[in-house]
Amino acid sequence: LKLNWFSELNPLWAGQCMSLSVEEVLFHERSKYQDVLVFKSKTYGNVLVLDGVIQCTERDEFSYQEMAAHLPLFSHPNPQNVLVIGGGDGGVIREILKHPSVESVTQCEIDQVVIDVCRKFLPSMSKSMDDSRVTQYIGDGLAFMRDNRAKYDVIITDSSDPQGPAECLFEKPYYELMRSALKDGGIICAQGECMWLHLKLICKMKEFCESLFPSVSYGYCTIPTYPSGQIGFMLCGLSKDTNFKEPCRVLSESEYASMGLKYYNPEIHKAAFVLPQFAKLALQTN
Ligand code: AAT
Repeated sequence: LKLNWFSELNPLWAGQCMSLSVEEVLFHERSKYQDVLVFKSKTYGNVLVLDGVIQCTERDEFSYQEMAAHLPLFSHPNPQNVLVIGGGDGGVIREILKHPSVESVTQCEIDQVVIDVCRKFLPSMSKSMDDSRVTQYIGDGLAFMRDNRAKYDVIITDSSDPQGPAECLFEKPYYELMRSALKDGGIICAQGECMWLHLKLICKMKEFCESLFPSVSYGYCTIPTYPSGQIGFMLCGLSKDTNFKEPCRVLSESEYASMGLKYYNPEIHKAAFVLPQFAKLALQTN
């Protein structure tokens, strides 16, 4: 049996890469924005790859998607209106909809092709997009943010890496726009790259976030198929009373069980913000 391997080669993690054994290529086309590939892997289920970078696999997506949604939502006392930028697979939306207080989820994803292939090949994530509380827009997240003021309790930026269409989503002007799109007490959570690879970028982002928001924390989760096996989240709050390091709503065991969680629990919420010394030192504010 001859196995083909997909290797995630990229200058953002020069000199290293994750490889997955490919059983079958299910889709491969260039969209208007990026190269879109979906393949069936030997051990991680179906995998979505954009411009050569793994976006999610069926086996470990729950880690990132649960944490991207539940860190901010469990840090908000009553999240009702939630906005997702990116996240065309629908996994983060699936998690958001597990909160009964949520009345509406708005999504702005740049690439219709991503949504279409996820509907076809990643149904466990994309079926959430059919929920009646969800409204979808196709467009650039930065442009979308310019037209929306004081509307959302929580904004989650589930974006690809700062190279290609998502570059603008890692810069200060985007964070200024997100700030004005929040209601009082609002919270944002953004894909925050990896402390082993992008500590300089994370420091720069944390610095401009602190100039815009009174509460800022950086947390992370483990996930085998993202570079170096980890990915972080930048959390910012409009209120100085928001403390990301402790969930502000804690449920009963049976309530968590009914949410069908596989990664998030109140202990890992707190642990997510405990950083190894090198990252703690680099990110500490004077
Ligand atoms: N939940 C899967 C994880 C992702 S998906 C990132 C999504 O962001 C993609 O669907 C991409 O099309 C979309 N996107 C990129 N740029 C923009 C933009 N400017 N506006 C709106 N959506 C955008 C993230 C994977 C992280 C990978 C870590 N190495």
